[in-house]
Formats: sequence, C-alpha cells, structure tokens
Amino acid sequence: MFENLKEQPADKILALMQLYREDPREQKIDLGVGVYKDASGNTPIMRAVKTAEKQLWEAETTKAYTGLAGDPGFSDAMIALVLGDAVPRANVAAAATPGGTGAVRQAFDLVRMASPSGKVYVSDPTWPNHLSILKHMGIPFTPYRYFDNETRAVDFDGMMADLAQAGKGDVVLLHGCCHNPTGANLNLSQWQAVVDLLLKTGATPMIDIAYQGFGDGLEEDAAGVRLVASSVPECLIAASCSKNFGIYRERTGLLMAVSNDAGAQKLNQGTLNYLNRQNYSFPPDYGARLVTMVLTDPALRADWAAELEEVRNSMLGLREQLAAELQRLSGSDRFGFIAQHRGMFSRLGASPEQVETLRRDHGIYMVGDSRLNIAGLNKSSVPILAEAIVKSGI
Ligand code: PLP
Ligand code: TYF
Repeated sequence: MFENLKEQPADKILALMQLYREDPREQKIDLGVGVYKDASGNTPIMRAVKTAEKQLWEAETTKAYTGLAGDPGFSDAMIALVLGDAVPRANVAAAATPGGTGAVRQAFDLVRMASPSGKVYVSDPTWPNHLSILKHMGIPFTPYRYFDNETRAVDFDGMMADLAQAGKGDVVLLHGCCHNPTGANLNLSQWQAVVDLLLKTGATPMIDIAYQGFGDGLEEDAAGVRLVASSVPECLIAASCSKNFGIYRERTGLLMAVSNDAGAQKLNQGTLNYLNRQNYSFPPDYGARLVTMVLTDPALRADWAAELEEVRNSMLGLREQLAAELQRLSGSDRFGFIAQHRGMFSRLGASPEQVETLRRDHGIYMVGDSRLNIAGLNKSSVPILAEAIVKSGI
C-alpha cells in the first residue's frame, strides 16, 4: 500500500533551517525559524526552568500516567496566565496538548465535530502550519485580508469587511499577539471592533496565542484574548509554552474552550478529553510540570518574568536599532514599521527574488515571504543586514 503515498510538500520554514545549516560561509545570518536566540546566537534554557528541572528531578516520585487532559494544576496555572480573571474558571474547559500546534490541531478537530460544514477564516497571511493542518483535515477555510503590503500595517477595513461574511457555525482564527508572519497587530480598540462584529455575526473566535510576553508584556499581550473571552458566548484558545518558557522540544501547550454557559463546561471538558484520547491518549507532562512549577512558585515566577522581560526588551532594542540604521542608510522613513511591529517577526515586504539575493549574495536567511526573525540578529549583525537590504533595492 505504501506505493499509494505521494510526496508531501516540505515545510518551507524548516527546509530553510536545513539550508542554513548546510551553508559553509562563516558570515551568515539566520533570520528564519521562529526560535529566540540571544546575542551569541544561543537558545538558552531559562533560569527558572532550569531550577524547576532540578527541583523536579529531586521531588518527582512517579512517571505514572496523568489524566487525559493532563495535570489539572497546569490547566489552572495556564488559564490564569492567559485569561487572568476575564472569565470565571468554571466556564473554561482545558486540556494539555503536545505544543501549541497540538492545541491548534485539537481545536480544529473539535470544530469539525461541532460544525461539520463550518468554514475557518484565516488571516492572509497566517502561520503556514494553520493552512497545512486545515488542508490535511479537509476543513474548508478562506482567507481574510489582514496585512497591507504598502503600509506594512493591518488592513483593518479589509479585515472587517471580510469577517462580516463569517456566520454562525464558522470560525474566525485570530493571532492573540505578535502576528506570525507579519508582526502587525490589532490595537485594543480594533479588538473591540472585532468583538462587536463577532457578536453581530455569531461566528466563533479561535485564538492562537504562541508569543505571550514577546510583544508588549505578559498582561498587555493577553488583553485581546481576554477581551474576546469575556465578551463572546464561546471561544477556543490555543496557547503555546514553547517560546515564552523556551521549552520548544518539550511540546507543551493548552487548548481552552470557553463558554459563558457554565452548564456547557462538562460537555466541553469531556470532548477535549475524548479528543486527546483519540489522538495520543495522555499529553506530554514534563514541560507542563515545569511550567506549573514556574508559575506557582513566587520566586521562580518572578525570575521567569524578569528574564522574559529581558528577552522582550532585547528584541525591541534590535527593532529600534534596525529601523534607525535603515533610515540612516536609505534616507527614508519607509522602514519605520520595523519599530512598530511586535514579537519575533516582521514582514519586510521584499520580493522572493530579493529574498533570494539576500541569501545568495549576503548569506542572510529569511523566509521566502520576507519574514525575518528579529531575534536572529544582534547589535553587530544589524548594520550588516541593513546594508544588505538597502543594496538589494528593497
Ligand atoms: N501558533 C503560531 C502562530 C506559531 O507561530 C507557533 C510556533 O511555534 C505555534 C502556534 C506553535 O508552536 P509549538 O507547537 O512549538 O508550541
Ligand atoms: O513560524 C515559526 O517559525 C515557528 C516555528 O512547522 C515552527 O512557529 C515553524 C514551522 C513548523 C513548526 C514550528
């Protein structure tokens, strides 16, 4: 039967990672895959996570199965981190998943069960994995306008016009913060307008939040999600711990189903448990346990939040340095958006040919749509990138 298998398209971001590794040039800059890197190019284990690992090694007495939804303490801690006190805990069903990707996948599975003919509205552009998973699952989806290529900001009028088409039974997929791949985000009054529209159309929001703490701060980055969750009758939230806890390979995420009908919680929780069982039974626990320890121990939490703040400020500093350097070299303000964008990514607005030139002639690797990972830079590579960008006529 294997002869029936077809070659599947590679993930372009992961393929680029490989290409970079194979490049023998010494002077090369990796702005591809969305992994945080410090000034020396390392992806460190966060201090609080390392301490929690030591404590866990000492204290852990069993590796027996957890529950189908994972450790309830992890759900509690993550619900509080993402939602604060926006909704009563009793209104939230939650299940641990293998990473944020697992949460996205389980959410789509729930959508398919609850609304078989529903369509998922995805931002244009969005994280390619959203599209690839939807395609794989055979779930119909349609793009909504999101990014204005001229201004490199959100095309909010276009977005609202397109989302007005979504109706009851449809799902509107939103990025909680730090939009991937553009770096352009909604402000709070735009979130409010989206909420008003959702209330009017009856479409269900699904929020993917993979970078809480990477944009403007832990609370600030969750403001949109909290506004949505506290305003609409129901929503889905897929949260990832990969970036903000730096535990990428531990595969740690949480799917939340929020309903303002507290009576629905039992059914929603049962559904999430069922979906975990169908796909992998028990979710991974190691990363979830570390996150729970960090979030519930005041000293570990303070240290984690402080280090996350350092990470965030280092990316903001690089954004400002790059925008200033580009302004100096190009003599124009057209790169000012780099300092306005938030999170790891910005979409530069270069053509695929220009992206290729940067790679071939300058050893600078960014994704083909000209998404660059700001964290791949440091103070000394910013001027090199800025010069290459201007030389390539971007
Ligand atoms: N959603 C978005 C938008 C992302 O960029 C990522 C990236 O890593 C994820 C979800 C999920 O990541 P992970 O599965 O590594 O937790
Ligand atoms: O967009 C990124 O670079 C990150 C990491 O299949 C990633 O979200 C990329 C591709 C992928 C899984 C994670």
